[in-house]
Amino acid sequence: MTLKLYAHPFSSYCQKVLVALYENGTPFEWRALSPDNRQLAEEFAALWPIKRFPLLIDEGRTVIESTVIIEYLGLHYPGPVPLVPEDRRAAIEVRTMDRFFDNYLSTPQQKIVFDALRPEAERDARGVADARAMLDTAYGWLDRTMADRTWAAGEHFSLADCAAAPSLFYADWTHRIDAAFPHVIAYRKRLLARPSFARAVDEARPYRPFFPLGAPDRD
Ligand SMILES: N[C@@H](CCC(=O)N[C@@H](CS)C(=O)NCC(=O)O)C(=O)O
Repeated sequence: MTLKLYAHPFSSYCQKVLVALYENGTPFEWRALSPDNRQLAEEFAALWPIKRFPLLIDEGRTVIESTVIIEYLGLHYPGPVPLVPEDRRAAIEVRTMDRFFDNYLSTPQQKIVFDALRPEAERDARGVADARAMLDTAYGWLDRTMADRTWAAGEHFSLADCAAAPSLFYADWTHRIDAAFPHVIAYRKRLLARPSFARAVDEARPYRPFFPLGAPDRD
């Protein structure tokens, strides 16, 4: 086994990479980060002092950032489901949508969740209001974009859908997707039905009580 993934099953960016691994049946060793395993936490911090996960190690090579990890897997461990098209023009749309989900859904979603973890006196009401407004704007843009698409960049499941799955999953828990955005709601359902993401969601079920805003009784 050459690939080692430092990750947590409940983390959205880790799920993004897990979807890519499960899509292609790529074998890897779980290095499951947990507050109870200090030794592993120290090992992880030594490899990547920024301490953001997931992190992939391939025979001593450190690969950071979920998008780059998925690109790396496609290059060195290709499988039946190519997640980044070889055609560079098609790849631009995939990368555009990948950036959209990370920057304009996951980033504001995490802002709201991390704020809820802070003591009351240290909370950032303005920042949270801005994050909620960003999510509404992003849902609106995505609804128009998904009106005639099955997957984020068209008809093929891609890197962008790996990003979309956990980001829309948790965004809806954090700031409910309004019924005015039916294409976003339908796309989120398609993602939840995709076996790779359904598996990641199932593996993370035991951690739902830790969702700081309270995990809803659905999905
Ligand atoms: N840009 C990074 C983001 C990774 C990230 O923010 N991961 C979260 C978990 S979902 C994390 O490490 N959180 C720990 C912390 O903020 O201390 C990526 O795409 O991998």
